[in-house]
Amino acid sequence: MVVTRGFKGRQRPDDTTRARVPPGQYVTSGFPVLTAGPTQHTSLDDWTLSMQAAGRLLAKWSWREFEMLPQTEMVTDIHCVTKWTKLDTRWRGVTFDDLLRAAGLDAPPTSFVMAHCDGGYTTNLPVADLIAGKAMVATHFDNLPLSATHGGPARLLVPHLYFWKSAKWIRRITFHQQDSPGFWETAGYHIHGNPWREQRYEGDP
Ligand SMILES: Nc1nc2c(c(=O)[nH]1)N[C@H]1C(S)=C(S)[C@@H](COP(=O)(O)O)O[C@H]1N2
Ligand SMILES: [Mo]
Repeated sequence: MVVTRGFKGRQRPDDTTRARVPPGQYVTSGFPVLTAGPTQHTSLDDWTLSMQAAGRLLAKWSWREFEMLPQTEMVTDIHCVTKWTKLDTRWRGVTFDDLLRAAGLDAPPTSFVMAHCDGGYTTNLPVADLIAGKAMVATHFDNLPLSATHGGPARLLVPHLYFWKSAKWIRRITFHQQDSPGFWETAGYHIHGNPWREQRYEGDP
């Protein structure tokens, strides 16, 4: 066991908890809201989620159709690059695997995606970080419909990467051969954003 002497703070996390907190992060019990620009509001009647590759529409779901897709619950820790980590967050939604299946795709058409949101926010991701149960399009938090401030009606949830990858108000997923930077990645954040490797900024390992 490593005894950390200078650990200060009201809570003194035990070793198991500490092992869940990536380097440079602290645990918060709140749920901060971080948005570049205004909160987006889209009525469920107007909401659709689409998947595209090379300009071709692969699939498109209305809200009613999306609600009928298989639902998965995920309890997981989330890590914001501004250094807060929130443990045991509870989400419900449709896994990326189930979206691919519902789109009739046996395999993802390319290795990278861009997530596009109402309001114009984008973020890029390797498909490998989305499949095998690692990510979902979430519609519920703590058994309640996701609030608009946290990305409702639906947001991407990719909990093992820094939280800027979890695009709020997601509307479109486009497949690409190459990994090109989205909104924060263009502004100097890391192209991948793995919190366990502290991939915060461009140039980090
Ligand atoms: N559409 C959109 N998605 C977004 C953002 C944004 O500004 N717009 N901010 C990102 C960042 S930097 C973080 S840390 C998380 C914050 O999610 P929260 O507000 O639910 O905590 O959303 C991410 N997804
Ligand atoms: Mo963030």
